[in-house]
Amino acid sequence: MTDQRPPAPLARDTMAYVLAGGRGSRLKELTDTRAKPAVYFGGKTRIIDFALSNAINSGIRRIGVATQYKAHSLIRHLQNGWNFLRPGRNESFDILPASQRVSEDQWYAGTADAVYQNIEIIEDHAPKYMIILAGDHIYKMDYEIMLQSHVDSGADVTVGCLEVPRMEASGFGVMHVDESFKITEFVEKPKDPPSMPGRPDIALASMGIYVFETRFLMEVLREDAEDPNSSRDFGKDIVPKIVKKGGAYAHRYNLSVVRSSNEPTHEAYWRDVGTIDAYWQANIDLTDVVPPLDIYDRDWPIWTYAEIVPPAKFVHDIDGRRGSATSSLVSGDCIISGGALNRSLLFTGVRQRSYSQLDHAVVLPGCRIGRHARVTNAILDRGVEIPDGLVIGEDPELDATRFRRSENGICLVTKPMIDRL
Ligand code: ADQ
Ligand code: ADP
Repeated sequence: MTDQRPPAPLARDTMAYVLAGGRGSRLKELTDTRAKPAVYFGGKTRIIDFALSNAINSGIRRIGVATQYKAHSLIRHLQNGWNFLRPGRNESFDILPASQRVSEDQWYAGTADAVYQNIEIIEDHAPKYMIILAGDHIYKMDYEIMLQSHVDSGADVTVGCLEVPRMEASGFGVMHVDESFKITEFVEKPKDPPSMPGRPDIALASMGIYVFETRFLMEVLREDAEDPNSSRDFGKDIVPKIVKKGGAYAHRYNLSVVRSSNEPTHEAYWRDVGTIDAYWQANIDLTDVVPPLDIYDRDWPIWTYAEIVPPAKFVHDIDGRRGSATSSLVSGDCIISGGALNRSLLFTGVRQRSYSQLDHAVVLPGCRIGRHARVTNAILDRGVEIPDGLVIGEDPELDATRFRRSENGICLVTKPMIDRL
């Protein structure tokens, strides 16, 4: 790995702790067999690769990942792709599954418990700072800048935040800040989110990422563990308690967003991709001429585990006329033989046969598209085989009986759904 930037002093004294245990139930059948952080995104990567790459690109070399729900596929991905950090050089990579350390049957209660149960492992690595991250967001951020702001303000906790439309804020922790960005109020997932002063349509939302000095965090977690009323959650318990004592500061995402020269600069890109519609849209956005998220940025690469595979191949059909891709991303080991695709994103190892059409389709690894099949506005889960002639995305009523059809009319298609046809 080449890192041309000057050494990052705070990042090198920091452990990134990635919370990757949540199911992400709004992704429906996409998270039936895997946790949300393990869901494929962007052609080659999985969602968790974004937080992990941010950590590595920021200069952090100590990483822990807490897993819980359906962690098998996630753990295999981490072992395959993220095992290059070596203990002994102040580097470490720990996968920390729930229910295995403190007692056989104890799962992590909330996000704070997912840290508390591994206190000894963290203390063993002795980082001066901890940055707690969520493993399920798509964004590029230089955590060194957030660490610096934590040190500069003298905060007990620094909470990453961004502005969101007030109407969409009820799924977040929402805060009020003073001129110095000290948090004066914090409510977790309010039904009627408070707006920013003077800006009635905007709320300041927590990104669910936090910086602490390790010693302070350990104290707070031990204290919280004694509190019978606590649900052991950062957003519900830990952060509000610190806010009450006046020690919490907000750090605006805009200040540490990493942009390439290729990206339009008007918008800081951060996505939760927590619903079928948001997930589909964020993937399809990558087929834009200049997408809001640049995954080709050599200065801020998104690292992942990728199999070594042959190149994508395009073959025309027997008439020698069809077989084309426009505005699409096609990964390695795909063979498009006489099919056509437009505004679509193909992950590794997809086979698309003659006379078939893909339009606005997100096609996960290993899918097969049969002859004369047509797929529009859809997500095909890994390994789905679309039979010859099947049409998806053109008949809303029929689709709703066969597949998972989202609010915006996107069809999610999984293997069991195809088997039931
Ligand atoms: P939520 O997004 O609802 O709110 P939560 O379900 O607590 O957050 O999950 C946060 C992260 O922790 C996710 O990455 C999830 O995968 C993981 N996670 C959840 N439970 C876990 C467990 N028991 N063990 C390990 N990992 C677990 C939080 C904050 C809000 C903030 C939003 C931003 O509480 O204040 O606004 O994140 O998305
Ligand atoms: P997904 O990629 O869908 O998130 P997995 O990473 O678990 O889920 O891989 C999907 C499938 O690939 C598994 O159901 C399994 O059959 C197969 N597979 C791939 N690699 C391995 C492996 N090393 N050991 C066992 N099964 C594997």
